[in-house]
Amino acid sequence: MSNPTPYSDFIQQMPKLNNEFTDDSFLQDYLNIYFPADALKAIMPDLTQFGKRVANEFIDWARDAEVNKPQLIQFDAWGKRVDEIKVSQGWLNLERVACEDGLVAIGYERLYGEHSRLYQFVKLYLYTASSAIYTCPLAMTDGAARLIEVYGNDFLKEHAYKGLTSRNPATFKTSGQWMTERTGGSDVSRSMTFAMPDGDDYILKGHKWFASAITANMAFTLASTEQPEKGKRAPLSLFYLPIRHKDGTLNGIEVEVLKDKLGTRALPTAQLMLTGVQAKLVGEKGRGVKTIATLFNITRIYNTVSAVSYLRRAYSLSKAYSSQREAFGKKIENHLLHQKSLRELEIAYQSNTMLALFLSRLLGREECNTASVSEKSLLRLLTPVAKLYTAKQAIKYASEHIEMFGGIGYLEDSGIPAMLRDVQTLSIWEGTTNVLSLDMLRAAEKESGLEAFKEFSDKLLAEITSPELVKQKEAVQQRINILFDFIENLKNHDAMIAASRDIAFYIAETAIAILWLDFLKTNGPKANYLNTLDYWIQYKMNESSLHASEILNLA
Ligand code: MFK
Repeated sequence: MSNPTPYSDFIQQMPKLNNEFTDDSFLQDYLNIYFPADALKAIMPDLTQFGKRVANEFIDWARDAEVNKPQLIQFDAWGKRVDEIKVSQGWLNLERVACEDGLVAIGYERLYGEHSRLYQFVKLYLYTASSAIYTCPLAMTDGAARLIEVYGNDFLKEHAYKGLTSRNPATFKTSGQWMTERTGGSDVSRSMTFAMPDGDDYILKGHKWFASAITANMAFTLASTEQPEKGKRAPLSLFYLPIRHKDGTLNGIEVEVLKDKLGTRALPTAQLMLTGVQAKLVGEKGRGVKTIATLFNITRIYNTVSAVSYLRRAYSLSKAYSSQREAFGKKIENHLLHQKSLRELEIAYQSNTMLALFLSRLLGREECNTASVSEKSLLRLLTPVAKLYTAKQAIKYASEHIEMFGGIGYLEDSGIPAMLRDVQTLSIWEGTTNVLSLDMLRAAEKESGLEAFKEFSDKLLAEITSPELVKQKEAVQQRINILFDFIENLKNHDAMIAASRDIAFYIAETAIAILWLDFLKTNGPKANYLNTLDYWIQYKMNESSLHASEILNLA
């Protein structure tokens, strides 16, 4: 007689995703409302194939890229400085599919006019959480393409734009955006990079402290055209540079080190010495910050879409797991408290996605010249608002996501902790929460952002006539009144600054409620969505409050 097994041979099955597009019924309901029906029919097969792949092979590539970190080879065997960066095969695959699937190109082909941005950002929403954040180089590439569309000359349109918007891996090019220096992080005007005229071009010397995706083909960077004189610096100008010469050698750049970061480990982020970079001036001399804002306003929208991609994944993966895992005699999806946690994740991903996709629609309208003046101001206001809000939500729920898996969620080789490490950067990249709160203020004060928000809320609320939504409409209206009363009663500009972060969160939560009302008015409330809106109004919308200035004794 054999001995009884002294331990259990139970192995928990890993949760598998199916198709991140067809399984996302909210996304499909959203597209049915906001995407023209004929065009939606045309893009359905593409979204369906893509949704399948992000749930399968992309995840394996992302894992490969995460585990096999990029490596810097500074010297070859003969002692020659080469500064080559080796990246994993997974990372290269993620780049190839991004190009072939038009993750940047769709936004510029504009086959569906102003709706092209929504189509493109839906694909990015599906892609990011399976991409080891290859979305970062895509964001800068897209921002660079837009910058060239707005400010570029014929040379840039021919030599840069075509590659940035290509679907052919042989001609596809990516761009970096170098703004951060040791002296100036958020305050980029403290740049110590200088540009000396060299014929029609410039030679750049200086140092860049964080250069994301250093494997790009080109970069846009800021430098001053004059040496500092008596502590004064000339305003910054914007420059375009190819990263390598035609013979493959670096264009006056030394890669000092690859940064050792908390997350985004697949992404090669470098510290650079610019020893004499050949570069071209872009836009007006001395207007560098204003010019590059066109680029970083795009990357801020990418940041937002990335945050909601992770929120969706936190929900879909936790949900898949809870339908497999048993505890206390039943599947964990059948435990009430677990159901409630999952439902909160569902509400968070759908509500934040509502805001992100609305931004992509506004962006599409602006770029296709169908936006009103007020819609342009609204886009300007909501870009920092959505970026800062969704980043914080992603961090909060990525932490919950780990907990949904118990101990396995804490194990590096489960792949689950990477999400928490990666999303932590979303509140820092492209401006911290405080810097973006001040940007919201800039948009409010200089670009009529608050008037635009008022116009937007008045218009959308006026269209809500369904008796089933009256109560919710009143609650949202009341909140808008509180916001504008609060702002009117702020005593001075300092009080406005101190309250700006609270105001930004308050606007984000209110905008989401307005967008839910708009979503529900079209097809009549479905019970589950109505429940979501009620929850949002009662609990989420009241998470933030307008009080910041009091703790500084300003108001
Ligand atoms: C996956 C998704 C994301 C992928 C990310 C890729 C990796 C990214 C890696 C990085 O993070 S790169 C570094 C990112 N760094 C920043 O985003 C800098 C954050 N700091 C700011 O945004 C500051 O607000 C800013 C540098 C803009 C302040 O600079 P200034 O020179 O003190 O600004 P000022 O004087 O207020 O504005 C100069 C002009 O720019 C003004 O125009 P005018 O001269 O016409 O008056 C402003 O209105 C304009 N401006 C500033 N921000 C703007 C803007 N215009 C439009 N949109 C904006 N957001």
